[in-house]
Amino acid sequence: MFDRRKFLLGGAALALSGCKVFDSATEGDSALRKLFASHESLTQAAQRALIGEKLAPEFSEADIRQGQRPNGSVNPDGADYRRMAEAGFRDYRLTVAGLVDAPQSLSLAELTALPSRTQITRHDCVEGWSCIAKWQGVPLGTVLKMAQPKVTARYAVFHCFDAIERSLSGEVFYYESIDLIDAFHPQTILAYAMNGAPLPVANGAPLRLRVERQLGYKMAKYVHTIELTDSLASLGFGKGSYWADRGYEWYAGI
Ligand SMILES: Nc1nc2c(c(=O)[nH]1)N[C@H]1C(S)=C(S)[C@@H](COP(=O)(O)O)O[C@H]1N2
Ligand SMILES: [Mo]
Repeated sequence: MFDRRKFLLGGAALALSGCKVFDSATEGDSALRKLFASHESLTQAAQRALIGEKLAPEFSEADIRQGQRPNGSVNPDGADYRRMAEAGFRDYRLTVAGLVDAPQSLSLAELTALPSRTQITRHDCVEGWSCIAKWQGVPLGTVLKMAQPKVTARYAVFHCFDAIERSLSGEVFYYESIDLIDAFHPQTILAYAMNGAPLPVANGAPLRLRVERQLGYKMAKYVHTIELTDSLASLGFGKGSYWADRGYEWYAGI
C-alpha cells in the first residue's frame, strides 16, 4: 500500500528546508523580496511558504453569472478523439503510468463511480478574463493513490488529445504538469461535469484538470494520460508545460 503520509512528509521536508531560508526575507516589502521576485523558482518557493495548503475561494450558485468561456482548443479534430466523442466517450480510458507501482486504465464509468468533489470556483485566464463555474470530479489524489506512486515521483504530467499546433515538423499535443503538492491538494480534481451537466467538448470532455490555485492554462483539458515523473526535462522544451515552454511561468499561482 502506498503510504501517503510518509510520501508527503518526504516531499514536505524537502520543500520546507528550501522555503525556510526565504521566510523572513520575503515578508513585507524588503529589498530582498523584490530581488527574489525576479526569479521564478524563488518566487515559487516564497509563494508556497506564504500560502501553504490554503484553499482557493469557493462561491455559491448565485455567483455563476455566465457559462464557462471556452478557450484554447475547443474541438479536437484527431480521428480517435472524434470517434470517441461521437460514441459518448464510452471507449475513453484514462491511463495513469510512469513512476507508479500499479498503472491504471480507467473508464469514465469507473471514474464517476469514485467519490467525487464539487466546487464552485473562479477560473482566471492569463489573458485577463475570469469565469465562475461549478466543477464536479474525482480528486486527483484518489486516482494517484490507486496507482501507488513510487517515492521518486515528483510531478504529474498531463497528456492531452488536442493538437494545439501543427507544422511541417509535426503535431504538438497540449501538455501540462504540476508537482505532487498541488496534485494531492483537496481542490485538485479531474472534472467530468460542469455546471450540473456532463463536461462539454469545448471545455475539455471527457476529463479535464482543475487546479484551483493556478491560472487557466494549467488546467489541462482532454486528458488521456497522467504520467508520474521525477523530471520535466524530456517533456517539450523542458519547462514542463506547453505555455511555459512559450514564455509563461510553470508555477502560475494566483
Ligand atoms: N488540452 C488543452 N488544455 C487547455 C488549453 C488547451 O488549449 N488545450 N487551454 C488552456 C487555457 S489557456 C485555458 S484559459 C483553459 C480554458 O478552459 P475552458 O475552455 O474550459 O474555459 O484551458 C486550458 N487547458
Ligand atoms: Mo488561458
